[in-house]
Amino acid sequence: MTDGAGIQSAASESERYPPPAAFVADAHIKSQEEYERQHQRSIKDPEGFWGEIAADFHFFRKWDRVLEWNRPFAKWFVGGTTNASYNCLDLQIERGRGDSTAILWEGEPCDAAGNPKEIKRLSYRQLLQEVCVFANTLKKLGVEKGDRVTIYLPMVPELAIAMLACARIGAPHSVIFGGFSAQAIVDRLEDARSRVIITADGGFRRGGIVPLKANVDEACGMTDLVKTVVVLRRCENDVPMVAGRDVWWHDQVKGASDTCEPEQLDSEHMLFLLYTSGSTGKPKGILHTTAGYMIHTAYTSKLIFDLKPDDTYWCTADIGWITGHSYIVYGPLQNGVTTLMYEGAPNHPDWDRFWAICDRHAVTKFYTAPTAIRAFMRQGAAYPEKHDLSKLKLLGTVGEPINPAAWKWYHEIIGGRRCPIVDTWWQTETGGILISPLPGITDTKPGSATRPFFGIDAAVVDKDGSEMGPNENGLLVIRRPWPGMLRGIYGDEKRFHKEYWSEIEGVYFTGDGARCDQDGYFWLTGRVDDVIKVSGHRLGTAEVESALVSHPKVAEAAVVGFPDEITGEAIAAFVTLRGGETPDPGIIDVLKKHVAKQLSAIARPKDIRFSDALPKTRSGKIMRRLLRELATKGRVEGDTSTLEDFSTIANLRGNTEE
Ligand code: 7RM
Repeated sequence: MTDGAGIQSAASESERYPPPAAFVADAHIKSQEEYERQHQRSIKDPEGFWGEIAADFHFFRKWDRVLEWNRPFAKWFVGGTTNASYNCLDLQIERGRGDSTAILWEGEPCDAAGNPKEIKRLSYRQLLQEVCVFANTLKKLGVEKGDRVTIYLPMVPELAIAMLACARIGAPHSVIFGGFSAQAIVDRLEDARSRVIITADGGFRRGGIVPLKANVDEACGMTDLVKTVVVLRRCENDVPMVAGRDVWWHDQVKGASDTCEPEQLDSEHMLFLLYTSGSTGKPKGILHTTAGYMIHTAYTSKLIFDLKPDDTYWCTADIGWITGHSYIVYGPLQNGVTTLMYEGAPNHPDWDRFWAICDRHAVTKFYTAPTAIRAFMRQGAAYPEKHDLSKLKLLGTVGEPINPAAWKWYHEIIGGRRCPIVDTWWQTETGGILISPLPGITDTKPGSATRPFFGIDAAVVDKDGSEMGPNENGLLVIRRPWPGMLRGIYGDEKRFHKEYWSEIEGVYFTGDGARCDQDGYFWLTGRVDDVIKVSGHRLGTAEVESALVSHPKVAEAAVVGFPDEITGEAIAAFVTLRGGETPDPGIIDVLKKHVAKQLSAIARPKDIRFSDALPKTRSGKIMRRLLRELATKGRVEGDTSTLEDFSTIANLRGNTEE
């Protein structure tokens, strides 16, 4: 077996790394007995367990029942009223954290010496004031409880402020990753029926400016839904303002009060929508509600990152993805720590930027993606070695399986062998982490996300739902509801049922392949559906296909993922051109750019091949398995007996380019 991304070598599976003794000494959970007791309790009686945890949170009205479960619909903390912004801010201030730093932000631009031009610190008290000011501003602009507010901002403090302001007034936010293009914005705006969008003139990225406002303008040209565009000034690039629609953030907040009573929201009030990719071209609005999500993200943050009030915690994700929602904003703030936000790219101005930031701000807990670790590994240890990383106490990974070689590099070069690594498995749909080590308790094995969190009933099963034996490959399912679970796909109950609750009878289907070893450790083996993870970013093959066929020269396209040393997976596209045209030399580049423009730069195919026809079954279904084999190995060895016309495979093999 190889040691590539997501594939474990047999030797590494027996390796164990016990929690470092110095770390255990002051971990939240450090005694094996305490862990076993809590774990057993949580599995036997998850409701009793979560009910006790919830007592630490602020509810205006206490819940009547912890859980109401009518599969596939769960309601948590039924009958309670609460507010997520209150728990992130007011409650922290009541607990004495008012003057400590909530958000520590570093902008991307640097001076000639490589020092950042901007660093901002917002205390919990200041953050609350800013949130209230913006909440009042949203109200003034006509936003009411229940209205969906779209947010398309760079990684600046105002992004967190806007989210928390929405949460304060009960207006669900729908954050769109700043790397998405106009078409993606339109799809999300329309699905959410959102009339207000908050954006910026631009965002700094790798020394350039991402034209966020221009993308919004282009999107607004394709839909007449948007009534108000709030524009934050960030890059001072010239942006045209449309009279009657566009307003400046800094003008609107003038005179707004810095106090705003939090709405007392039902536990199941929609906190946010976050669009994610599935097996069709239409992104799904994953719906999360208030109390369960709040408690799940706060409690997993506390125990998995072992958060203490004096931590400076840095999650390098973009808030446009679920990792940023849960583990930059809601989870850490509810623990009263300092959450660090960095605006830009990991290699600007050079490949040591992350380590410079860790050094400069004495980061204690660091959470990133395997793809980033592999990229740093390739650049060499000299970059981290330039900086003092001795304040780091814990490291985390998320987004894709980590190969043992990268795990060990992270452990040794970044963590100096003193930091436990938490490999956290979860999804947009799960809201928070479900499988992960507890850093003071779990012996880690490089490449395994280890064991399910408290109250999580995970299993590896076959298609019929029968549990697999130890080390047998199968499908990962979750058999009981958990507080942070999605409550639905916005506006599409049928799809919610079909994609998550009917693949395997009676349980939540994750879409991931996995096996569970003799010690009960889970080893994730990647998606088994049409979702690909490129650098940990989730994309649907169908979305990339529809971006390709929107080009006038393309008749048909099929997209698959194939292993890549750095990005985990990369995109291969198989294309037939209109009217049997022969591909001209420039077409590959044209199509790559087209996808980047239509959807996102992260969706740009690495490999494009042409053929007169795509391999299909007699019933007309594209045989992706064959394409995946072709993209991965350059040949097809598997069963081709159902293929309609074998010559298509011969064709595709013949004209590999790049
Ligand atoms: C948090 C996030 C979800 C998919 C999931 C997996 C993969 C995430 C890990 C992982 C192996 C991990 N949400 N995944 N974490 N695979 N080990 N620790 O990434 O919705 O964008 O993607 O990501 O395939 O189903 S997501």
